[in-house]
Amino acid sequence: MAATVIKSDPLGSFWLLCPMFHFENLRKLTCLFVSVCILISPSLADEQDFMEDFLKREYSLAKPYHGLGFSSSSQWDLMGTAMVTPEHVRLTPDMQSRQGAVWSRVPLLVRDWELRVHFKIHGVGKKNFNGDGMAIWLTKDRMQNGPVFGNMNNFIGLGIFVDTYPNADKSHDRAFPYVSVMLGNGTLSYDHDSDGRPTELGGCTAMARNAVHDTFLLVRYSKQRLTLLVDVDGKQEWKDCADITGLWLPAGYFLGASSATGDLSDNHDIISIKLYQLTVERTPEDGDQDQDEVTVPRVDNMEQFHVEVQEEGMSGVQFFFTLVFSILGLAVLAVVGLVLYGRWKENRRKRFY
Ligand SMILES: [Ca+2]
Repeated sequence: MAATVIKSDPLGSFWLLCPMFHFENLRKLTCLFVSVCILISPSLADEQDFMEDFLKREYSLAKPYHGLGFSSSSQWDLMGTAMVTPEHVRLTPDMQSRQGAVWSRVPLLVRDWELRVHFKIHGVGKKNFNGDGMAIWLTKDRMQNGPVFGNMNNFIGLGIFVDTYPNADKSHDRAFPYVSVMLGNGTLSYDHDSDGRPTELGGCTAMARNAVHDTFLLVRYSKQRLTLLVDVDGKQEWKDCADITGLWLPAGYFLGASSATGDLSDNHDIISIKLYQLTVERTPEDGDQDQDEVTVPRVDNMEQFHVEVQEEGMSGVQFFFTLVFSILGLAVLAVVGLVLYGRWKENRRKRFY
């Protein structure tokens, strides 16, 4: 017996049931709809401040990688062992002592942004016999060689590390690969021996190596808040990894991705880097109106960002107090001297009579 299929068309039925549905009713319904939207909007805004987002192609790297690193119209430069294939940008091959990077040519001037990185780390080495990992950057300098996952040390700006090798083998507080956030101000050094623990602002374990599924990182920055999420389990879900507030990052820095291998190695591939501009509602209470005046990256309430600055010479206040105490000291010495002289004179006179 063939089943009778009733095709449902809710809107069509609605119009059939309401032959009297004229323009006036439509206007009322629109008003009602708008009112409901206004009523529910605060709760939506509470959940997420971000009203709108869109991809900024000038800061993004995605397939097809036509002319990437070579064409004058390309927005990216390649460095070291980095090479482009139709499937990915390989920063390093699974070979010892390689360094490679890809750097944006355009300084990032977007105020509120979200960065999504599709990457792949894979190799033939057994677990913990592979390395060293890769990093995503938003820094003042670009195209630099160095010891921090294929970039310079004492960098100025943001570094997101995917550390695949546990150097500090005595600490078993975390499993690797470990993803972490560091903010460099030019004086802080990344320390490989401790896997960057002293300068880490937040992080999490992310089993992203030799994964059969796609692996992603998400970095969001808005209103001095930086959040890092990972999607490495193949569940199409973002997992919280780090959340840092009071983080000040100057505008005009460069996006990049770099990697290095040493005695141990892996293939470190970037499939895409996509930057989305976020449209964020701002109120005067947000207190970030002076964002443009930020010249050095910093994190509020963090001791390591309070660098002692040695002042050259004396300040006005120091000079004033030094002068006052010097005069007082001299006056005391003069009084003591006069008293002693008076007594000495007295004693001498007594001896004569
Ligand atoms: Ca390490």
